[in-house]
Amino acid sequence: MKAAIFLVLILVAVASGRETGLRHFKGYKVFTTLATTKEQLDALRVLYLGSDYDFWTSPNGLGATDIMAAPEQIPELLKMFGEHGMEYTVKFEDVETLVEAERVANAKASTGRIDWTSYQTYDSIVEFLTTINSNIAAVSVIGQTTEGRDIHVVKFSNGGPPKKSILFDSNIHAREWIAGATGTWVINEILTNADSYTAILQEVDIYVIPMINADGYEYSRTNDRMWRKTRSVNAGSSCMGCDPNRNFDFQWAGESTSSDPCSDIYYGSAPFSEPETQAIDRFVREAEAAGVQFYAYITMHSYANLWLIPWGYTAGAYPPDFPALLSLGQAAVAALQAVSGTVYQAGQGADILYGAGGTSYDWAKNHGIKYTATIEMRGNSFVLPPEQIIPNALEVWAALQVVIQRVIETVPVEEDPTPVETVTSCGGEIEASSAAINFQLDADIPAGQSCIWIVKPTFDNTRARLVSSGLIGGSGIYFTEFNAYAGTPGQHVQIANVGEDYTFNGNFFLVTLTVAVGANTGFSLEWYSSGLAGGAPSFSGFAALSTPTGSYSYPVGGGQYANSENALFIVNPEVAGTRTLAFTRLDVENDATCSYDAVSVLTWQNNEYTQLAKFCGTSLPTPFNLPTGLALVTFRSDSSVTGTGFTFTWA
Ligand code: 0X9
Ligand code: ZN
Repeated sequence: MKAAIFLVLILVAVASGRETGLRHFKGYKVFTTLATTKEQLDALRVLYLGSDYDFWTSPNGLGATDIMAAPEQIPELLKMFGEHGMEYTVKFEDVETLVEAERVANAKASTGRIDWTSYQTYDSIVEFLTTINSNIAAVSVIGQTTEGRDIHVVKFSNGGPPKKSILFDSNIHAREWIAGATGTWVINEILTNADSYTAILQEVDIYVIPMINADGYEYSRTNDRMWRKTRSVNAGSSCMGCDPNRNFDFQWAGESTSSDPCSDIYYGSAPFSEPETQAIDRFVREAEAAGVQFYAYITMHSYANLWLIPWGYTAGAYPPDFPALLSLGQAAVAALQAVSGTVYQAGQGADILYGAGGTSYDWAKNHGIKYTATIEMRGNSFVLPPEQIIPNALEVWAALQVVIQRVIETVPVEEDPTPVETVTSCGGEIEASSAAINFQLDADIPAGQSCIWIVKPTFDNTRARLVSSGLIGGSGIYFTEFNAYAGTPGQHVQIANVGEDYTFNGNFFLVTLTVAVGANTGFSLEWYSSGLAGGAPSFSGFAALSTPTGSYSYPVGGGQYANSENALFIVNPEVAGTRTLAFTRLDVENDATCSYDAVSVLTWQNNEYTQLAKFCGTSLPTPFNLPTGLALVTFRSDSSVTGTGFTFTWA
């Protein structure tokens, strides 16, 4: 009887949030505001980079931002909105009500064991993991948190040598409870319906780390529902923890990060300063040292219904195989949506959300894992009612199975024995697994001539080799990596030595020939790609303009250009000579840094591409001198607001 009363008292205390040390959110509100000008966005960013407010989502150029404010902060925040003319809505009138409702629902649904109808304690999760008894699953500990909690990984395999491997993780962020619940649900799903997954496990090994930030998770349960970070001690500060998703070593301390230990986006005292991030890094390296090859890494977060793909560190930056990642993301969210109609958006993390340095999915991509993504799971806050754990898990699992399937289909391919295509013209677009460029093998090439071949290899690794060459003096052939989405060239390398191998990672190159003096004869260049399919983008607009003078207008039939364009126009007159490139019409979405839509002009000088200008808006740039007569005009547009394009002339 006494015990029963005591239990009731505890339940009441827990349900009303009166547990010792529990942070209250009485009168806390969440505001949603939309920055529509750069000035407003800058003002939000100042607040965001300070540590006073809890930003539930980060400010970005396009979308809404959710900010939580304590009662005493509200007048100040509203004043700031007012001063900057920012409109806002109240998303949650009282966060305590939200948190309290979750607490009650969770206590009510709790059956005393893990069954995905309520959120679990760390101990309950460990109990579930450590009692797994299955011939397809092995549980091990990959490290300990700051406070000494074990971090577990479950490996699913049907035995034998390592197969193509996939890694899922969750709860890097403490308050994103749905992430960990989904991680353990996935583990349970494979265990209980093992028969349905035998075919998959013939092809791949699956690793799941369901609870990375266990200290933060427990703290968010027992003390502060809105805790995001780890629980490490910061020297010289009373604020604890660092944002583990800013603590990875790729683009560490970059955008949306803070050096302030009190900030929710504190990047830590050094890359991998946290035992939790170290554990993931070490786990991946040790597995690789033992022969494991990871093909996919998907990290689970909440909220916002997003499938984010690299790069996430800054807008407009894309890995060379971005098209392959985007097509997987789109297929994954389509499968997710088919389950119960939940709508997700897939895209580059910084383009559709905000740039963030030191994140785990960028780190994994940079490390060489082909398919990486961050899932921001369903909901409009970190508080997702426990009855949504299973519906969310079902749809996320549908998406994850698309990833698994894509990895199964992704088979490394060897080089072709001989080039499958041969091109003999001065320039052209070559989309193939391999090719030979045999240009003017035994014939003269006039001085001053240049040619550009657009090379789109099918697979990620390309080996180029000069088979023969009659080029003399300052003439040469150059491989330039080209980022079709950003419209910018990257590394460039001269292919100078006959018989030598030049290797590249990427799916898009400009191969440029410079003829410095007359009485050259041509060359034979072969390239072969191998490895995994990348998928070079096809242009939304393309033209190779070779007349001595001319005019070109885009879009070609008039009207507005489309969203998400990536166009390339090559101005390369057959007859060499200096020329002028002039824009006579310009109507492109305007912003101060032209980071949404932009036209760029590049010239070929000193055997490399140099960007002369990047512009947007409606003011015409001053005309450009083309020293060799050769120029590239690139155009990209983002996912909203279009214009009527541009016209340029060359003469
Ligand atoms: O900011 C984060 O770490 C992630 N969002 S969350 O609300 N779960 O904290 C997003 C990281 C994904 N990458 C980029 N936004 N670039
Ligand atoms: Zn997160």
